[in-house]
Amino acid sequence: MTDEKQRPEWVPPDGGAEYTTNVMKGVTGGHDGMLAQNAAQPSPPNQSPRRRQLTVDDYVQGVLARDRTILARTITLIESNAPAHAALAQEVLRQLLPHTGESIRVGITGVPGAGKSTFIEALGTMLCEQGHRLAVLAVDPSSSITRGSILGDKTRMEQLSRHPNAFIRPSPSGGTLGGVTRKSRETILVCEAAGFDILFVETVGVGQSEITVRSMVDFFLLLMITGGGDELQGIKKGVIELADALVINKADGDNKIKAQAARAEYNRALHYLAPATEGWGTRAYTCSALIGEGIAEVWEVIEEFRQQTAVSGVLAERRRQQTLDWVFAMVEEHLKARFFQHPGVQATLPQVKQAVIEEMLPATSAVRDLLRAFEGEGYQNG
Ligand SMILES: Nc1nc2c(ncn2[C@@H]2O[C@H](COP(=O)(O)OP(=O)(O)OP(=O)(O)O)[C@@H](O)[C@H]2O)c(=O)[nH]1
Ligand SMILES: [Mg+2]
Repeated sequence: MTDEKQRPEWVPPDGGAEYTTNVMKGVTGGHDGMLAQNAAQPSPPNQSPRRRQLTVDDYVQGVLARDRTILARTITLIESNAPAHAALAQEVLRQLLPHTGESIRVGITGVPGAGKSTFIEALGTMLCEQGHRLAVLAVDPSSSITRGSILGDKTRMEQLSRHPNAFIRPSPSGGTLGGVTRKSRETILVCEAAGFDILFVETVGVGQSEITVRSMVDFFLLLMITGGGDELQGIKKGVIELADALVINKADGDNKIKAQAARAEYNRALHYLAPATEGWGTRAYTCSALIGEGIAEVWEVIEEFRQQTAVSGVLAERRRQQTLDWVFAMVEEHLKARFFQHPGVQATLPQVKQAVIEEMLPATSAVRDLLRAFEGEGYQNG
């Protein structure tokens, strides 16, 4: 058996070496891998036969009582792709919903090596010491290869991962971006019901994932580092426009002066950009996650944001809009999946594709043919 202290809390009590914290390979046959064989009979998402099945009430009461084991099992239930788990998970969520929303949701992004883990360790430990309860979630829709990264991060977030007020949850396993989004959003709600008043959602800044995380948080923090001369390198302007704060990390030692110069440069550039949040002026800051300088100041900025947007109503409006957007995004995703899985569409698609490529069929006519295959002859030009 591994040392109990080293084990992440989402590992089942009888989980073996496949759950060691330094697993870097994509985990196969995890909670998502089990769906095929278990889809027919609902069972708790943990495969252990020794585990009692939990009822909706067990899940709900357990989460509300802040039972960490139940919390972890609820998240695992939510992350399951098995249809049989979906109804149970949705009922649990429905009952937890009145207990959600009482947290500040902070997204943290930055290029690999920017210092996200070190930053979360420093800020997170500070907040937990102050008595806050912090949940750290990772969103990594890119692939199963990097899935283990936050597990590897346990070494960098060692202090935080051992703190009784902290809860660290790795990214849900692959699938569509929509699938990962759903799991992360629902996990946020469950953590809130379990009394976590601060939520960090971490993502590596390598593309689409920033927009995904922006769509589920109140405050979006872009962690940056100074580069050789061109400060805008590696960071797309579009990502800066999503941010409520630019934090230039590693402002220590020889790098301090450079970081401060970068801060001034960004502050000038920010003048010309539309703010990510109505009424809020996005600014650049410096910090050193390593020596802990400027960390408390970053938190003050987040608290000020929280205060200001709560008073102005911008916070509540953002959350309403985010939920609605999410509903319609899910509708789109379901419709799209149904369309492409439709036998008629699948049968028609190859020849339509070919005809379009050979310029025998205009694009609009191709769409009409495909939608006819989907909806039958009743389809009217839309
Ligand atoms: N000098 C200095 N080094 C830092 C600071 N913050 C992080 N580092 C170092 O930068 C390296 C990367 O830090 P991480 O915290 O792992 O960065 P990350 O953004 O989580 O990286 P990925 O998880 O790979 O995306 C580590 O060697 C850290 O020790 C800092 O404030 N100052
Ligand atoms: Mg990291």
